[in-house]
Amino acid sequence: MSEGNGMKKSIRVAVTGAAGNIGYALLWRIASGDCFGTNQPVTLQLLEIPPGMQRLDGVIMELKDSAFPLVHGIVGTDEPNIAFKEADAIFLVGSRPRTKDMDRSDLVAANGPIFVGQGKAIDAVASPNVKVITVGNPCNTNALIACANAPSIPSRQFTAMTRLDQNRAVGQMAERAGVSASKIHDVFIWGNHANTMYPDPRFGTVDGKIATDVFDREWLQGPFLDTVATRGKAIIVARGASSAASAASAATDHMRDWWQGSNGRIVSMALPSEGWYGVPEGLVFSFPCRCENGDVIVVEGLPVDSFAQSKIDENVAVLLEERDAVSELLGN
Ligand code: NAX
Repeated sequence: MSEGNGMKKSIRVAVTGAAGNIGYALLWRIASGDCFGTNQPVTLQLLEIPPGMQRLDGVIMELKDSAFPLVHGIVGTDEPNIAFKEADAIFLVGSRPRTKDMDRSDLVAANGPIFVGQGKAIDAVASPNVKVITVGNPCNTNALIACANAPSIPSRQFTAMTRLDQNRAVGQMAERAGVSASKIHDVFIWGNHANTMYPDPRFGTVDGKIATDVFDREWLQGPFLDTVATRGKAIIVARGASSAASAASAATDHMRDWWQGSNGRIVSMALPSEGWYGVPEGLVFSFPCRCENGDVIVVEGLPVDSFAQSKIDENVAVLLEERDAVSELLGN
């Protein structure tokens, strides 16, 4: 697939909600090679809804003004069938943000239908090998809806993002231990991208030491867990806007590891369960994963203690409720 001079053949990367806050940070990471590699040219296929098209024009002007050597083309459209055409990778970011008056079920109801249409378009026009990451919330259930509406694409190609939660957990541990984030490995998230998710420290290491020896249980099951679970809200309070650059960074990490491999490290990805760890089949659930040769492999057989089991059960219960709430959008 090389074009000589070490450069590969260009790939098509679709981003929805491209004129939004996350899009504004994410597109520059993709364009600079942080995600797909510095020898991998990309054509950006950017989707917005009609009210976002003018903002998208401005974003495209700025992308052009950045003169990225790896960007071989940019398409801006409000048509999913154009944005997803032959796409090799898709970032489903666009959706309605939660407003103060909405609870989680309102959010599920408001955003679910978007992912029916986008799932169908992916099924119709994307590359059969496409890798899809869902960021728009509620991301696990939105991924489930998109996957259910794309029956010709294997379900393992639909994922949802819990990498931001993992990165938040790593950040907390690094700060407490006084080491850089690069010294923390194999901490991962179980469940839903919501405040029920569980950052599991039991297999993590801190500068080569077992995380559960470095930190006491009171901190791990108390302030650590609470800080990670409520970080999104804390950012909104402090910044007056939801996480955007850190979310874009996490989406870059997720897709980079999927595309280029996780080097044997455990990473968090939510994907349709095949019954792993007793999680009902089809629920989009975050598991410990390794990425190799473009595939996501769930790490099976890790021991689950009673605390972890109770958190897994809590997340299963919430995701089953969400699935029931959107059952008419699942096409069966
Ligand atoms: P913004 O409101 O800034 O941008 C969203 C963009 O999506 C807007 O430009 C809007 O016009 C567009 N859009 C809406 N419906 C669309 C559709 N049907 N097709 C294409 N585009 C559409 O939100 P932003 O801060 O970028 O956040 C985007 C989503 O990420 C939200 O749902 C948010 O809740 C979610 N997040 C998910 C995170 C995760 O860890 N999974 C963390 C960050 C973030 O909260």
